[in-house]
Amino acid sequence: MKIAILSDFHLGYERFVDDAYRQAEEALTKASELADMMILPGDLFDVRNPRLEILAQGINLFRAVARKNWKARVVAYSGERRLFTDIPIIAIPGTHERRAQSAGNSVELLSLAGLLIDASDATVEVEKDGEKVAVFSLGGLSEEKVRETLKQLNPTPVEGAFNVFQFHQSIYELLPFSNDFIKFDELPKGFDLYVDGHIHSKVEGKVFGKPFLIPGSTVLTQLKDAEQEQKGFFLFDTKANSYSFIPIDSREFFVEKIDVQNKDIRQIQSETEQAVERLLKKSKDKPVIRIVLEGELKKGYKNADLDLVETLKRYKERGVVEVSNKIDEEDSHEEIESLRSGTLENVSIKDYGLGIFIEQLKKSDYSLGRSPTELFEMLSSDQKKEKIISEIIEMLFVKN
Ligand SMILES: [Mn+2]
Repeated sequence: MKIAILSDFHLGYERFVDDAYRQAEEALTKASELADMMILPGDLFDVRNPRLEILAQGINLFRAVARKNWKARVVAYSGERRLFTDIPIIAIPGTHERRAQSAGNSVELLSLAGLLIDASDATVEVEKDGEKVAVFSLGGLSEEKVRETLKQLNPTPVEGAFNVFQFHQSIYELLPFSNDFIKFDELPKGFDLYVDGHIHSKVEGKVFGKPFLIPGSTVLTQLKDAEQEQKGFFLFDTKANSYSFIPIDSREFFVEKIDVQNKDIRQIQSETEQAVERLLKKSKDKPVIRIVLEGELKKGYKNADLDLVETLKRYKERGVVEVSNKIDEEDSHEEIESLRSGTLENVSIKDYGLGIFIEQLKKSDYSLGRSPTELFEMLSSDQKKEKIISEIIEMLFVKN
């Protein structure tokens, strides 16, 4: 069977809300044409409580997918939910959809509508022409609960099937931040393919000698260097035991580094403009361009002298241009060095923040019973402050 693996659509992502929809649509359309079944490891939506317009986007996308005449069908399911379809679209909620306890989430909602299957914490078996694929899915959960939950659920491969393990978590080897993050060799053994979401750039690795794949997001979000690669999804062929990456037409993204060493403000300005012009010329549509200024400014100049706001305004119609200023000023050497040599480059600001939050809570003898990750998720929600606080108070003191 051919399995499409698509992840992290982030529908409703404010900065590129149209891209998120259009690129998810292209990925889903292509995947429907090429694959017999789909696996979607989380973060289909960008926020925990998507606006109705964004939920409607999700419904529109998956209704179109559900209309295809799928030959492969779901023939068995080990979980406790009710399934409302047997089409082989197997999803889980990710970090961005996860809500406290049994509050329900947007992926579950699509599952209730019969547009896909929220396969959290269960095995779904799909069959086509006598061939069987079994997918065990670990629904997205707080990082420090992963080990314990895996122990309880004890994911076991199905005999006679091609077995896939799907989840949406950080992996310590890829994000070396917190000991809560699970390591490759702690994943359940015996599966033929491991599929993870969460990380927004493509990862191809091996676990226990078997392929480990992260397709990355279908939309630009973190603007990290690795996101310059083309977006897309994986297509895995169980018969050939091989896979390919199917690119989608996503907004182009360029990172250009400019060394400011011994240059004056005027020179930096003009080099920035030249770089932007060159990149705009070579891209087909409005690209995202991130200029990174680094190095040490010429003596006598200050960061504050460098004002690129006017320059950037000029490109507004032709692209999304931003400048990230990593210029050393004498006082900030140490700080910048630690950021550079640290793991920040490969990690989302959110994961970085989570690491700091956990550290701080540990120091404060936090003992309210709820996991720091869960608390962090709630605190970093996009809702109004009052709402967040009342939800947290309810969670900590009422619902227990
Ligand atoms: Mn994500």
